[in-house]
Amino acid sequence: QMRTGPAQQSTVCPYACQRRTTTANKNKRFTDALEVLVEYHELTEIEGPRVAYSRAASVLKSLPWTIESMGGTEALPCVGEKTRTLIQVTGWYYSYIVLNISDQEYILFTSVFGVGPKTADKWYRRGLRSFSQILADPDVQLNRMQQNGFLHYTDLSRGLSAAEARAVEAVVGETVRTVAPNARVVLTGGFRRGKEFGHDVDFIVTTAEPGRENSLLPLIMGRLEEQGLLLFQAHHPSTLALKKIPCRRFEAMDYYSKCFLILKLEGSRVQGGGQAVPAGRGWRAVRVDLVAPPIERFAFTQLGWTGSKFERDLRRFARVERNMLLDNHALFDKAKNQFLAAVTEKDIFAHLGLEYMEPWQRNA
Ligand code: 8DG
Ligand code: MN
Ligand code: MN
Repeated sequence: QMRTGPAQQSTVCPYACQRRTTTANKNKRFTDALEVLVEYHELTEIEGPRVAYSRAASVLKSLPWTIESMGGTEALPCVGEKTRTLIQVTGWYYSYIVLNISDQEYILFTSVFGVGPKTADKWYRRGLRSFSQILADPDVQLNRMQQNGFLHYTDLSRGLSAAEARAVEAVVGETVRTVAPNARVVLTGGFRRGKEFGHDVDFIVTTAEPGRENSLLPLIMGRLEEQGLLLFQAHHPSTLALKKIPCRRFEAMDYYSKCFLILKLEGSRVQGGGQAVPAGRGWRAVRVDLVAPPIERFAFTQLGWTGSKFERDLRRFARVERNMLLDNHALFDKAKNQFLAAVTEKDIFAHLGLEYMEPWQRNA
């Protein structure tokens, strides 16, 4: 059986993309505490602690055993002194952080769809401390996204179950088949990784007809609107033609046509979904993201949008260990000065000299 021995620890690889991390997290009590710290540090300008806690959480998620004490964690990669202290006093440290009132309010503000750290900071500096104060303040201007974030806050903050995600997949699938029978829609993001809960449902839509991917999302949104299912949409048309790839500035961003939606999910569509929907209303609001890359970039998009810290470490691994640049568009070999083509995700792992990992092993 698995034991916490030094020999075993030395086999924990330093990059998340070298580790198999399923949703069966055996160290949730520690990783939850670490993720509160990550979330808190996302609100500050300083990147070091966020990255450090985030990598430590990833390592703990990949362990096939439960950590019982600080002893025996010395040999784990990315687990530093602060994380080891947190492991030792997890309850105390965790409580200290979440009970720190100002941080709590900060985090609360950014939980609204459309509210990022900058807006949260602005509101906090103005002395605003609650949603009702924000909504009552005549000087606060909410953009369309934030208005909808507040309007649907209760539904959106609940997240979605896998059953609800499957219902959304059916609705989106039917919609795509109606307006673009030759297009293909596939699930990506956390639910592709096999998560049981998520904050949204992510899909990639593609077509084999070159250039047609750019007209897909407006068609899909139009059809959703006709069905009365579109509560909110923010569409970002493709800027791919204007850009140099791979993009080096914003690792997480890409230049494809995409839209961020709030859809109406009818309770009747959810299998066994009686309790999924507020009583008397028959539907709930859900967040849905769609991205429409050109077909020849599908593998890179799929790898990028499947997400988690696995994918961030994949980029870092490519850069640091292979002298290559990887993003949602392409893989570039700097030594050979050439792009490496890929039809499937497996091709990309092979170019990087990494063992292929299934999506459900990428929950870093
Ligand atoms: P969950 O919180 O939704 O359950 O988890 P997730 O599915 O892993 O997170 P996500 O926030 O939905 O993001 C999924 C992936 O999509 C993530 O790796 C980031 C990626 N993504 C891009 N580009 C963009 C973008 O421009 N906007 C958004 N929202 N996500 C993007 O690669
Ligand atoms: Mn998601
Ligand atoms: Mn998303």
